[in-house]
Amino acid sequence: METITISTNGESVPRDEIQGLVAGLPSEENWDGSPLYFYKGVWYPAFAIRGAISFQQHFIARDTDIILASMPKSGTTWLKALTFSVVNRNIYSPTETPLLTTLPHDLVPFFEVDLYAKHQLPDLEQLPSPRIFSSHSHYETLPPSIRGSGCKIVYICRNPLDQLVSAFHFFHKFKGENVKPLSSIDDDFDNVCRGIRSFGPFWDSVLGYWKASLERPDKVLFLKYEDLKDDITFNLKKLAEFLGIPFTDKEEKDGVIEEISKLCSFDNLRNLEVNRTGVRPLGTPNSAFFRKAKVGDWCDDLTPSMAERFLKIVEEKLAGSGLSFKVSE
Ligand code: PAP
Repeated sequence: METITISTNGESVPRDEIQGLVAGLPSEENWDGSPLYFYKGVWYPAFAIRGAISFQQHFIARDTDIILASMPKSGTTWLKALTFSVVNRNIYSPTETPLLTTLPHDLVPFFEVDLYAKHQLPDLEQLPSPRIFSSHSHYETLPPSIRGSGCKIVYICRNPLDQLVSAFHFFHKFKGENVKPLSSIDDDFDNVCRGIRSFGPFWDSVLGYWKASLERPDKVLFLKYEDLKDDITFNLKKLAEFLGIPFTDKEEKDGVIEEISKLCSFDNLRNLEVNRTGVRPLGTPNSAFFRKAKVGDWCDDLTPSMAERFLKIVEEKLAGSGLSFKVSE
């Protein structure tokens, strides 16, 4: 069996093991025709499946780690900017923060699509604590070392209609090679309704973290995009308290919370040079992560009957959980 050296520390790892595993997984077509692989209850896009498996097999958490989790298009970029700013507020002033020159995704890397996609065994030991990482995997599939450790998990969810429409625009604009152009949001809507989407099913992702946040409130914080839009100050305080670094009275008086919320606001981040003109390693422009940021934007793209159908499915799946979403302003 061929063995390829792919770890940063020079260790040889049999890549074929994962290749073989992926080849045997159930697969379906994503919305745009690209492959999705079903592994441990999650639909992974082709660019994330190998990283996801490696991450699950090898990541060792530290009690001080912070993990930002989400379905794609739910406010991940925003949460990364906010968390980075809260954690590093005594290191960087708002005029010196790396956020001014770096896309939030490059400051807080994803396990599946950055760290473990680039190297099967990335060397994460050298990173200083607290390390901040992010993941689109579901709670149940996080490595045992995360779920069993003291590390803090912050999940952000977004109402399923805006999440869907945001994902559609992302796919539509930046389609990969060998995939069919998504001309309309109702292309393969049946699959969407069956939960066959990148990192879906949507309901399993949100429910897993929702339940975990109820069972382990000191370790899992569940945030909603719409709540952050409604009251960023309240939610920033909640985030800082959860992370064990609450804002002091002096910081509140000095306007530190307002500074962070302003720095991380959609308009501010979107207009930074790096986010207007930068390009990610795989060719996605940084600007793709900043579109409209509106609650209820789905109205422009989904017909009332599509919205009703999808919402009904989600509501049925979440029935009895106590979890609900705000779908309009
Ligand atoms: P990702 O999964 O590719 O990381 P993610 O950041 O989770 O994407 O979501 C992108 C959405 O968040 C976009 O929504 P839209 O398509 O409806 O416009 C994007 O505009 C929005 N967004 C990005 N940054 C911010 C921010 N600072 N404040 C509020 N919303 C934001």
